[in-house]
Amino acid sequence: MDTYASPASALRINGPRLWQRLMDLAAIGATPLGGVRRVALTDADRAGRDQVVAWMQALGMAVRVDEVGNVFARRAGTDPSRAPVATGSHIDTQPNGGKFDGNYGVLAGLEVVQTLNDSGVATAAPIEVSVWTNEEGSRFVPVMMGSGAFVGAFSVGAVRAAADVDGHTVAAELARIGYDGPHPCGQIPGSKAYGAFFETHIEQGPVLEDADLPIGVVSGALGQRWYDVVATGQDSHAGPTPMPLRRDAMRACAEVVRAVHALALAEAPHGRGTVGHVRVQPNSRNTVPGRVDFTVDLRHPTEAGLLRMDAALQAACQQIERDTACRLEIKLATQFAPCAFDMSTAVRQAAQSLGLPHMDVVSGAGHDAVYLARTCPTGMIFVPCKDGISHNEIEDAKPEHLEAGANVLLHAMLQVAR
Ligand code: HGY
Ligand code: MN
Ligand code: MN
Repeated sequence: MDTYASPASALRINGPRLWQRLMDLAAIGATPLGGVRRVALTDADRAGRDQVVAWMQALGMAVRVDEVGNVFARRAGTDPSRAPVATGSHIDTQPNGGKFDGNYGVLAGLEVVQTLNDSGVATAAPIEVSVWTNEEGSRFVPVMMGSGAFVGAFSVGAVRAAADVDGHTVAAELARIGYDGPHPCGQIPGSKAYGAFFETHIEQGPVLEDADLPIGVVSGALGQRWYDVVATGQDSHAGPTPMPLRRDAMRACAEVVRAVHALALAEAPHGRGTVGHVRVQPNSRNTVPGRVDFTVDLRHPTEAGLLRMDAALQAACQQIERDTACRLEIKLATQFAPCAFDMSTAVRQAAQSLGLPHMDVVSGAGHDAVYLARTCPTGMIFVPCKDGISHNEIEDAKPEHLEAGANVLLHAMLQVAR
């Protein structure tokens, strides 16, 4: 095998092969409108994991699974003393997710490895490709669970004890799907930390498509604060109960939704506020709801902005309690600060060496790279997605953009790994 000569080599990934793997993986948990439903630790997630592990083994990679179900595959380097250079993302999806969110980052990593294998190129540093457990945070909280546990943001015990709305714990579900791995979470064989971590991802917003650019050099990601809120009023009859005497928990929830929208707009252009999950009890059309459980997701590029939004939410809830005679209990479920990615230069150089137009972008979405950035030099590569739509079955991306992003990943990784 020739040792890799220089970052300017003519190495290119195989775009059609990457596209085919994306389509093959998307067939697992496929939904009627062309999306994917592989919610974390469900049978569909297991099937997706099994397929990716099979591809990893077929590429001759050594595969290991850790205590929270993170999957790691390693391609040996010529110098085992070197810290591995890693890439990866997630293959769990939203309930009505798309083909590319997360999946692209994992399969671009496998495509990089296959390109190196096909061309007989060895790297000094080992190469690793990771699949992080429950990045989406849709079934189990916290979000970016596997990568957060990997860097110590959450304890393994707390993660394994996390339960979904039906009471199923992460530990039980990992065992049930066969991914309750033996490897200690956070330990990288033969190294204290990764030499670098890169994540390739669709942008999930409109910026690159509007600018008609194939590559986004991700400078950082918004910070997030996730809350669980319980509105408590009183079940009562929808007919005989006069409006002024009601303690309508659904009205309280609706007022919080309005307040969340307003406080995010007050932080324009980068503030974000979303109420995405609502559970109404007793959920009967002719009973005034006595209890509503719902979530609030706040995001901002600065810590000060997040704290302003938090204060505005608390103040609004106190006023809404007075207006509706309901109680509002607000619990902070998870949070992480805004982060910067320090390997943007390597990503930018790789794009330039490939002659690919690019621009700096900030990620509105959280990614596993946000946690990896706490332990090693980290970079992210974005490619456009159609109409900036994601977390939606119609999520789509162009093969040529996906190919370009994977080539940038290849050359960014080789800058560090050679
Ligand atoms: O919520 C997010 O930003 C990511 O999709 N987990
Ligand atoms: Mn994602
Ligand atoms: Mn997502």
